[in-house]
Amino acid sequence: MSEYDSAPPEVDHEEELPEDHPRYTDLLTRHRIEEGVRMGITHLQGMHAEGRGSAFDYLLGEETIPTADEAERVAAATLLLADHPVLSINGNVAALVPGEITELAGVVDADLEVNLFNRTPERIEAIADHLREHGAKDVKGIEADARLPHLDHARAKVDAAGIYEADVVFVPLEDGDRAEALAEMGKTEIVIDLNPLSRSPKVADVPIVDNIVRAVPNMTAHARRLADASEGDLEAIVEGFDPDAALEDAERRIRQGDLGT
Ligand code: PTJ
Repeated sequence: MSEYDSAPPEVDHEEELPEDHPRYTDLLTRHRIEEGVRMGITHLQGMHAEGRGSAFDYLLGEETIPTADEAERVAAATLLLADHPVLSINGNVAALVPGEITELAGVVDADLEVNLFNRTPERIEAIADHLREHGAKDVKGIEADARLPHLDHARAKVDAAGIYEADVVFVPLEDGDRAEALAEMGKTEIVIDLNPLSRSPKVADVPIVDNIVRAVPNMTAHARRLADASEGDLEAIVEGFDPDAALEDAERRIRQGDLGT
């Protein structure tokens, strides 16, 4: 039994995490979510969301399965084809991949919009500042001067010049109601969610069943490789994708997973 089998190590900085630990990704995401809560970025409910995601990732073997890699390539092509793509940021996304998502926005020329389930002015500001510290130039979602139809409370608030008018929205780790509301507005939706049975990936045009810490850098790498592809080639990539088959494959792998570690 190794020294880490019974309890994770206490760390102040993520560099102290043992990279050779069999569940390194889990230690890393847990640490980043804890830091997010400490900084006022991540809601306490984000810890529950992280725990759920972590269980599915364990069953997937904590790796990007081939159908997820394909979905990440399709997502990159979809974003490159878009007229006005927007990447939606919640408290978990900001804590887990602030620099990575800012980099993706730059490569596919997308807007970043803070869009919270548990919306408070303090969290909006903390997340916008955090993104700016990681290189974001323009962060939308602060004014939130429009509303998604068929959704109550503050979680309906979006920017009129952002998510409201976007043709493609990327909504990682999203609540099912909001994913459905966006789909009903006719948006092309890209969702990352480790749970293939959740409503959000089910309503998405491009569901990605992968951990966001692996998925976003992989989408950026695909986007860089596809940067010079013709519109016709990008469209062929998108049209060849079967979202239901991708979800079924992920579910099969989770149900049949080899719990070797
Ligand atoms: O910051 P806020 O206020 O907007 O709130 C954000 C959360 C995530 C708390 C809120 O949107 C929420 O409650 O979401 P749910 O309904 O828990 O859905 C989150 C989904 O993300 C779940 O299906 C998890 O399995 C999945 N998930 C969690 N962590 C990861 C993940 N998927 C991919 N990568 C992860 N690291």
